[in-house]
Parts: sequence; C-alpha cells; structure tokens
Amino acid sequence: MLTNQEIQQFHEEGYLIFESLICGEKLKSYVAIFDELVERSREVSIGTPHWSFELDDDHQQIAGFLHKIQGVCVVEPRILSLAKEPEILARIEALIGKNIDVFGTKFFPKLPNGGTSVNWHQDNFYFGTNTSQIVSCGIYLQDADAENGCLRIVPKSHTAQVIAEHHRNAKTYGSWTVVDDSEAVDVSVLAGSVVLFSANLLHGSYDNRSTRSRYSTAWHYTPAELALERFPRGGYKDRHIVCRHEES
Ligand SMILES: O=C(O)CCC(=O)C(=O)O
Repeated sequence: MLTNQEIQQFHEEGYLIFESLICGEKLKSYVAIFDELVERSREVSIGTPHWSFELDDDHQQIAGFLHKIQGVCVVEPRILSLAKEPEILARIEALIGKNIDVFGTKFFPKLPNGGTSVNWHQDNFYFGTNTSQIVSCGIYLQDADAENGCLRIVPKSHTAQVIAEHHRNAKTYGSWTVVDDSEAVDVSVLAGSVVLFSANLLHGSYDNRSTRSRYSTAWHYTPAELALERFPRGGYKDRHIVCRHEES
C-alpha cells in the first residue's frame, strides 16, 4: 500500500500526507458523528471526564466551548471505525507490521474564533519513550489551513530520537517546547486528508482565528507487541486492537 519511496520519505522526513483519503459519503457520515459530539458538548458539565473546554484569560474553562474529547473512541465507539479504515490501516501496516493497536484517541473540534489544539511538542514526550515504532495520525475532517489552525511540523526533527525539554503552560492544557519558526512547515490540507508522522517528530498547530471549524482526530498506532508502560493493553481503556493477523 505504500511505495518504497513513501516508506523512505516517512523514515527520512518523518511524515506522510494523504490528501482526501477519506471522502464522499463516508467522510460526511463521520462529520455528522462529530457534529453530534459538538452538539452534546453544549450540555456537558465542566469537569466531566474526557471532555475539556477552551480556557478564558483567567485559565478557567468556558462552558460549551469544546476544546477536546480525550478518549473519543471510548466516549463514541463509532469513531473506532475511523481508526480502523482499511485505507489507513494498510498504510500503517506497511510502516509497523500487521498486528496493530491504537491508543490515545482525541477529537479536536477547533471551533471558530479561538479553538485550539496543541502547541509545539513531540508525542513521545507524553508517552515516556523515544521509540520510532509509534506512528501518530491526524485526520482532518474539514479543510485545514493557517487561518483555521492547520498542523505544523518540523521535517526530519524525529531523526535524532531526542526528546526536547517541554514546559508546562498554565494558559493552555499541555507542556510544550520551542521551535525555530523558520524550520516549520504548514500542513494545509483538504477535508478527509490523513497525515501520518513519527511520534518523535516536532509538531504543533495554529489556533483557529477564522469563522470556520477545523474538526480533526489525533491518535497513535503502535505494534501490538509494544508494551508501553503508560498505556498497557487491557489496563488502559483507550488502547484498542485495530488489526490482527496472528496470535500475539
Ligand atoms: O491539532 C493538530 O493538528 C495536531 C494534534 C496533534 O498532533 C496531537 O494531539 O499531538
């Protein structure tokens, strides 16, 4: 499913972009599920597990202004079908083999006028590892550009397998690092595009300064045999089997 050149690009540059991989009625049906979740978020109380809301100037969550659903496949199992889409899994299989789990499933609605997702970081900082076996995946359900908050990456930043220092930022939800902007590339894509990248790759995103939303998912594929202390299969609820070809 991946050409040798694509596999080489993934290893050398740290990422691959597949424009409009999910399309037509299928894309529409997933967007409709995410619309339902955004609708539901308006009634969800602050503090409800899995659901977080954008922060105001005093770092307080703003009711109804959804930031993220962490564990979206736990909250809404229909989204697990998206993580299992054959077009995606075939590409993941070419990178990490046939027995695959997905973990850390997130939905970022990046709502108009101020929606946010992530600043500069490496996913492996959060995973407590520098393994090159984890492939992160961003699925952009709506057109994403610099105005509504597209992904940004630093090509080749995964090669040293060094995890940069990350610092907690109280104005946002995570811990982030600093990147020389001149090294960054904007990943502006059409709706239905899928971006695969190394969990060691430095990446971030713009905030949404537009009047459009930017729905996306972010999650991570790992070979089934990778134990991952923080995300053990069975012990961690948001780790799911997505592909098996043999007993493991
Ligand atoms: O919001 C994005 O475009 C990227 C999200 C992401 O990569 C992450 O959650 O680590």
